[in-house]
Amino acid sequence: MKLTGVELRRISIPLVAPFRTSFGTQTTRDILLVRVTTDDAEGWGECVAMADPLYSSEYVDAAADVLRRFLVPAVMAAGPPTAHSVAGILAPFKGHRMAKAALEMAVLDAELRTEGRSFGRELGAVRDRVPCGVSVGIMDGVPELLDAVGGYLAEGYVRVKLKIEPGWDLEPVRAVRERYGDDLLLQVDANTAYTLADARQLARLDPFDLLLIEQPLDEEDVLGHVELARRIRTPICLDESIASARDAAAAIRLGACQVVNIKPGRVGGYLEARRIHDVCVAHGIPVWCGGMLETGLGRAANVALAAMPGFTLPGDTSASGRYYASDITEPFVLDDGHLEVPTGPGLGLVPVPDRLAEVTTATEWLTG
Ligand code: OSB
Ligand code: MG
Repeated sequence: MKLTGVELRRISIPLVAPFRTSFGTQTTRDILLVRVTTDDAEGWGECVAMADPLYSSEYVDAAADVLRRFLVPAVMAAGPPTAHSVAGILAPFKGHRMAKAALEMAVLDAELRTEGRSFGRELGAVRDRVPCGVSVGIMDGVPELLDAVGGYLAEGYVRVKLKIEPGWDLEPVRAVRERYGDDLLLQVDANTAYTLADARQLARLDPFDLLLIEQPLDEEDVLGHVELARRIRTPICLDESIASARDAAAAIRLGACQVVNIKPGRVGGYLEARRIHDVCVAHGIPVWCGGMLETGLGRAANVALAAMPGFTLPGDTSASGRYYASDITEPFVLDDGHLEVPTGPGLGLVPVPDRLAEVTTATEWLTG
């Protein structure tokens, strides 16, 4: 498969409502798409880096820069790539996993489209639909939160994740439990907002039977999570701390987590994401698919990943409408709390041209 060029495309899409986490509030999503062309196909990749380096060190302008200056030239110089060769070609360049993931995703999509195989088939999907959770941002008050959660439950979401931070933890969790009952699958995500000094406060969440608490401490504080796990009963799930299958193996061995959130962008791509799945399955650690407010492109691949056997917890694979009134692809729509795994070649869908044109803010064509 010979690469003929790579397009970097920036799009800007408004969110249906502000999304507030412990690291900031987003109202629009500024996304970098990567499109590769080959002799007879094209492939799409989506970079999950956000506008600011607040979730992790990566941010979208840096991803575009490293792709333009280093990653795309290296892949184009290496001769006809296969998706499985991309990570090795890019290995000399440190970090920048979200940028690498987007390029690998685009090459994989092109390859699979050429071969007539779907992401689901390639990754080892064993289900044709996946159960979906929803990530609920920090709100101005508990009444607003209860309304938002009630709306998502009415739509059919099977699991609720509340974003928390110091000052917004016990009260919202208690209120949601009291209103929506003990059977609700409920979990929380702190995005690194706490320290070990907060262990006693976090232990107050124990009575609420949460599925897990996601990334309470700093991304580099793996040993802190080991210590915290001794002091709270809620299972700890790592997100930001896990950048590779090796990280996952180490965190599991140390006892830093009982669950892992797998986000392909964070770990350098869908192929590394699959390896993390395999490591976790081998250790009896449940995994679920995280999200980064993806368009239909990233969502399609995430849903395929979430259909692998070890994904035993509902993921943040929400419907397109959770974030976007109008997606760039045909929207993913919830059916009885589930999304269907696409079966067409590659991602199984492409952007709708008019819609893509409407939201595009810049394009750039790279040939080597
Ligand atoms: O920590 O999981 C996270 C969104 C942006 C950055 C980090 C996170 C999130 C979410 C939303 O929780 C996941 C989604 O619905 O796409
Ligand atoms: Mg998270």
